[in-house]
Amino acid sequence: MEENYKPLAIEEKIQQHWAQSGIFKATEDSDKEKYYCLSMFPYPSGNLHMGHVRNYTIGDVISRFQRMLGKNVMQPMGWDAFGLPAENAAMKNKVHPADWTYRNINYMRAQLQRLGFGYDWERELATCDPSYYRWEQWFFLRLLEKGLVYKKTSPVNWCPHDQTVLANEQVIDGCCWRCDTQVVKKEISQWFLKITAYADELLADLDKLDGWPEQVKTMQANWIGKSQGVEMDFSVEGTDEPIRIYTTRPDTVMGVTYVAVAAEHPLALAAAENNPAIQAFLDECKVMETSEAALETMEKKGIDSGFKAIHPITGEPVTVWIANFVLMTYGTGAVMSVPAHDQRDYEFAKKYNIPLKQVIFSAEGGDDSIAEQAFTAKGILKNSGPFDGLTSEQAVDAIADYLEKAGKGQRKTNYRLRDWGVSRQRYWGAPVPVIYCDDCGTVAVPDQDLPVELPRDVVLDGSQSPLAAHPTFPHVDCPECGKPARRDTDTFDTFMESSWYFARYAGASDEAMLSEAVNYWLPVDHYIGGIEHAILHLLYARFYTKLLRDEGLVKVDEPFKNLLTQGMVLKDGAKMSKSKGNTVDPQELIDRYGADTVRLFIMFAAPPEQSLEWSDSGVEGAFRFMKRLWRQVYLHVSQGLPTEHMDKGQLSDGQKAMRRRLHQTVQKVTDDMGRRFIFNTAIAANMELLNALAKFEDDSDNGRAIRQEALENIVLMLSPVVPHVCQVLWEQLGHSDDIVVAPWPKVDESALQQDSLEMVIQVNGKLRSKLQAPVSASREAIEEMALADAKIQSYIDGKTIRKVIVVPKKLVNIVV
Ligand code: ANZ
Ligand code: ZN
Repeated sequence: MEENYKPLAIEEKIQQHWAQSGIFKATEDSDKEKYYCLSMFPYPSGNLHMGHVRNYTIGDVISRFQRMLGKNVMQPMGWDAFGLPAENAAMKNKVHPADWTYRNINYMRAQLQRLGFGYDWERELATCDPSYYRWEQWFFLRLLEKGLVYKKTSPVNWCPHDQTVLANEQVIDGCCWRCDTQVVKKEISQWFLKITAYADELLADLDKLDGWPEQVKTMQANWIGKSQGVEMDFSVEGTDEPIRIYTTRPDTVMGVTYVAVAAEHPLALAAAENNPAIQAFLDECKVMETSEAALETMEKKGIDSGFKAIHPITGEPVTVWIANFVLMTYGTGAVMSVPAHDQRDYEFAKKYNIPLKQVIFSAEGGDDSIAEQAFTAKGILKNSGPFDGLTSEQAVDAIADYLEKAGKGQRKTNYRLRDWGVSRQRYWGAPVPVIYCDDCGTVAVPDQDLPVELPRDVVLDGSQSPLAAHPTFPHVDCPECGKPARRDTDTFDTFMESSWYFARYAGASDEAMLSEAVNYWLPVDHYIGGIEHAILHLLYARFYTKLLRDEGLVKVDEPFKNLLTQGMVLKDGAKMSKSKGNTVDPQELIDRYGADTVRLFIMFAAPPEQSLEWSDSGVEGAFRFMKRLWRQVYLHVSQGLPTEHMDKGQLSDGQKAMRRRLHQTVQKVTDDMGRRFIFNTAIAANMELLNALAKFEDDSDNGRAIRQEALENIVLMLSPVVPHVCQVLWEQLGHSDDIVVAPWPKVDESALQQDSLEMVIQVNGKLRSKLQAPVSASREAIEEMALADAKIQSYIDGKTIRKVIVVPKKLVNIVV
């Protein structure tokens, strides 16, 4: 064995061995319990960053650990390869998005291999490969047949100068990132997936996800945003069309002092027809941001529409306002405004001098004043005619009943969740497989014509839609009537690809979207990725799983059994990021210390869910530990491996203590890694054990056998984290098999049994001595031993013993 640890030579050799032996290839085997461990696949941006390294190290450690527990493990890797950055890079560097993407993939694949991750590379996929997106197009057409996709117009960010649609991240302070022209909203026709049809199931099934962080489930539930309320009609003077509003607080209906509609509401459009001031206000609303967060904080603005609405219960007229805080896309796009009890309505009413009418009062006599702000709590009704004296809860039902009987409203469940718009006016994505014919309308591309391949020869200058401008791509004969027709020239949102890649890894096939093997592997047992995907990606993947299930392609309801959201990698307290210029290049570290040290540092520095503060000295420390581990095995091995078996019946107290320590560590590490998914403490326990072993200077036959046992176990337990060095040390310790498939150490229960333990003896609360007491000793026996202790004798000699307190297994305190 070499005296010194030389990581680079070792790692290269071991990685070659893994590649040649195909040890990480996964095959379906119904006799074995499967374990599908998946880390979120990367966008091939060019380089792995520390966040990737952390994500993939965690996944690899879990995979290797589960494999050692005897599971049939599958850990795949691939590329989320479509997306805007490839187009931007193409414009900047004059390189085709495909070339740019595949070059990055090749480089990043080599980086992953250099880190020693145990992937089944035969399952690798890139979503920009036609053999992948072909099935996405195929599935889209199945959804089209079922009516689960539809087309409707919806607003996009539009740059009037460049004549192009902009992604949200291309809008900077309301202007185009290229030419600084003010961006406007433009309505264009786009495809939508009916995720709202699954809203209830997506919400209800969150309860099945025991292995998900509560925080993520809460975020998803809020995003789905189920609310129970009432829809009611306010008739409008001078028109036949009533305003339908949605409210979650029908108990406040008697406090309505105005009605507010969104700028896109039909009544607002009607009001603007002969009124330039109103038209100007609507135009102003068009360029505004409409995110809900923005709505909360922005200045509330509005304009009197000139219409009067009739209160459905009192029959009194109220003014209809057009207001910028009412969203056309939620509920009915109109609200009954109760400024006394809703803060937005309150601010608006104060600004435009609209009266307030308080109808809810505190039941407990608490502060229900509306002098400073709205009183938004529930309470008791007053000023509410027939509903006076009811509680809010009672009133909700009474008023809903009243409106339903009168035919003026009904109970209604609403979701915040919107259908998923999947059309993107971009080049580097999967083409939408649809053809428009003047005679036949919207026609699906026939299955045998799939994939609709993305043409390579496009002009990318950012000023138009590349596919629409392509000389031949849009032109196609109608599959139904044969006349000239036009292709859809949009591509899919890249979230489409990432919504089913986990299934494709498990069941890739040339003949079908998914083969039967998918049912062996799904669900993913452990999914590891960043919290930034807590909402959209995970929700879409869950939605897609239900779609696949309903198409008979998979059998599970949910794709990911356990979810681990790893924390951020920080440097000097801030998130490591290119824009902040505080990144650390993993490649440099690997070249300098080797992959094992990088992996060890990452796993040791923090529990996976917490943020990890980068530290150069931490990396140094990890490297020093690697050298220590090597050294101890070296010292042990260079004496020649022990030939005698351990004689368990003949162990000295010291030897028993060492073995107990060893097996306590095995117990702890197994629990930390397998149940709690916390690895830093598991590593720390191994480090402590190694330190204890260094002090265990016992060269008897039993002593050496114990050292052999301990070193083997340490190497086994650390091997998921630092697999290369452990493989070499494993061989040096006399094994010819691969540590990758070696069984995880078992706890020797007999070694855990303790026949004696150390207790502290205090006199008047001060530590004065220690004693070894048999575990089975009674309180009286321990008291007797403590009083007989030679050191203690000198403290209590000649004094009166007032009391002796025995805290079992810990201490004896003698009060004199
Ligand atoms: C009257 C009222 C009185 C309301 C009150 C609240 C408090 P959630 O619970 O999130 O579903 N609303 C309805 N449609 C809206 C739209 N398109 N844009 C902006 N706001 C809208 O929210 C439902 C509440 O949000 C509704 O209940 C309505 O205001 C408002 F003391 O109606 B409420
Ligand atoms: Zn046709």
